[in-house]
Amino acid sequence: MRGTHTIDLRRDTITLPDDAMREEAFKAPLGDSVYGEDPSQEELERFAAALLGKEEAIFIPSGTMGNLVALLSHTSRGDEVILEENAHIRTSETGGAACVGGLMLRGVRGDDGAPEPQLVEAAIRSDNIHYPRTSLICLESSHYRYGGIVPPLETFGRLRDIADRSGLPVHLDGARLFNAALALGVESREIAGYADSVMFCISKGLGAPVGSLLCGSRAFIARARRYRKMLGGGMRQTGWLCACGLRALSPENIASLERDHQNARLLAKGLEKRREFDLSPERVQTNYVVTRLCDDRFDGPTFVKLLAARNVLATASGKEVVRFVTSKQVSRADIEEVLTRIGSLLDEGP
Ligand code: TLP
Repeated sequence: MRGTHTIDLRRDTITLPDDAMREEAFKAPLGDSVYGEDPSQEELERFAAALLGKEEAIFIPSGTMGNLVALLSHTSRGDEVILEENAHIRTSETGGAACVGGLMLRGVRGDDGAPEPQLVEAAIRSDNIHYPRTSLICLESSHYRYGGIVPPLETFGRLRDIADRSGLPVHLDGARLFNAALALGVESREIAGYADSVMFCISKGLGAPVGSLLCGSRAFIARARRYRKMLGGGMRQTGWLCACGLRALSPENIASLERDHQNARLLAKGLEKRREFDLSPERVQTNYVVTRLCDDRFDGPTFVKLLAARNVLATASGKEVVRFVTSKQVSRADIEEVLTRIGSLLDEGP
């Protein structure tokens, strides 16, 4: 029998604000945030900065804009930024760094999700009139393109040393910083400590409808405030969104991400039992499960299409790879149901 309710494992950006969040939003005091008059935005920014151990924070409509504002605030046109070759900033932000910032993005390899320290060191330009000026190193945790893996802090430490020796700042794309912290068993501020600026999203697994926070020093955030305005990110009565953000950052809500990680592990365990899947359980570290499909009857896109007909939504990345993302929209019972529906699809065939 085909399952009836749809279980959406495409992304954690599908999460919806819960009743408590909607209630907070409705009650939030409002003001013109461009003039610093929205009490909820002011409170959210103070809260986020304290949480990450930074001087100040700024609320920004999206992760993409948050990263771009960070890049603009750290660099000048014509500069070069070093980052892992599959970093989201390089692959999935519409070339904004080049188009808006006039920046060159120098990608280097990094199998554990962080750019390999030796390659970063070698990529830093010496002072020479022919070269662009290296002005920033970017990190990402958890790593989107590598299925939510979390680079070891030891690697971040080595990169921090290299940055310090070269006088370079470090920006962390921490869209899913709290997932990374849970996976490492550390506080988010410990990861943030390796970077001068950190962007994190409240609109992904944490369930707020919109927004990201960019955190850093007072001087950095003053520059960021100008760039946010320039890019059109100076919003007005943001209190409705920021009240959701404050709720999203409550300790209980952050801790609830662990359920998504458990569900991802449960799904991975179930898939591993089938010979049609080839996945590395040690790479299931947060809320992503990425698996190779080894079955002549289907390629990834066909499998995902047939699964959608059974009301399970997943993503095909390339021809053979299928990706599932857990979130608060999906319960443990849903994961068990997904395994049943996948089992029957594989047993019955296309
Ligand atoms: N990633 C999105 C898409 O862009 C693919 C997604 O569906 O998860 N950094 C990282 C590591 C991200 O994964 C994302 C979102 C962003 C930045 C950008 O955030 P938004 O979507 O708020 O602009």
